Amino acid sequence: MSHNPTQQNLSPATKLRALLENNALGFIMEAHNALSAKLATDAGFEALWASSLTLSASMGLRDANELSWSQVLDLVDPMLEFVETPVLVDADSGYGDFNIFGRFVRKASERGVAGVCIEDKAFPKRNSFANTSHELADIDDFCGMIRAAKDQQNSDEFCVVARTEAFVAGAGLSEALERASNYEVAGADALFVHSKQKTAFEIESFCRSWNGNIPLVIAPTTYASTPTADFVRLGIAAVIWANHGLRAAIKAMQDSYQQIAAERSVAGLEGNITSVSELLDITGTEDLIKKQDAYRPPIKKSGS
Ligand code: SPV
Ligand code: MG
Repeated sequence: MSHNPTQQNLSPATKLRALLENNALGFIMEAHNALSAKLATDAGFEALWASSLTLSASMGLRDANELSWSQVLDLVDPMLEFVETPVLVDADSGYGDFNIFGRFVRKASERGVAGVCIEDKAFPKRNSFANTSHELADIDDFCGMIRAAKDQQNSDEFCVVARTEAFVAGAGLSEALERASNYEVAGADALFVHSKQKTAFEIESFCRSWNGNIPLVIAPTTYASTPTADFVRLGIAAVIWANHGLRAAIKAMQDSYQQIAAERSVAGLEGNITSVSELLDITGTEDLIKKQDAYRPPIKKSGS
């Protein structure tokens, strides 16, 4: 996961497509705001997942389409401004019908989003890990949404990732395979097969039976202990670490807030938290100071 200087002039969509289509296993890291996008980029991640779960949670909302699609784009915008890392936007179940999803894709691609992921669930969506039933979308309707997205994207490189929730809904392997094949025919650039099991057995069974040609994407949140080497062996194209940035931040903030509240002092935290100067560095404050010198006339002394 090193930065490749030859990639610097490529469009975000081209970079994401390369990550999905090359032979190496790619890693896509969750980001929910510009700062987390920058930290993930600095850690070497070559693509970002704008997660509906973490974008919603960071706004105090449920992952149930409480954020509107235009709010999602407004939250993604600062990430696009701060980093050049391609962003794959989690577009839930497409926000309605082919028409609304097509318009979303046009707007997203015009703003510089590299790709979108749409999942085959009813609207409003329910988070895959929520303790509830999951209603799958009609296959033909969903294929129409994929086709509308491909028609509305603003570049050939833009990536539409189709996600099947067949396993999450308890519909089994043959349903997952049938859906995946239909989504490939409809024009999906990659297939995200999701599972909420504690081991990767569903993913393994899918990979062994799948004979499609588009790259496979997974999010090992519940089967997190599966060795990454297994995903390589299964021929997975990309792994999404879907929520780990925000979960790490929540724990760190909870611990710090509790310590400060208990000790009625911040003295015990210093050394264990980011310094103010590092915080200033992250946003390029030094660069701004240099620019101030270049752009502003010297301050005149009074009387001169
Ligand atoms: C998300 O990160 O919002 C996802 C992945 O869609 S999951 O939460 O597993 O559904
Ligand atoms: Mg989501």
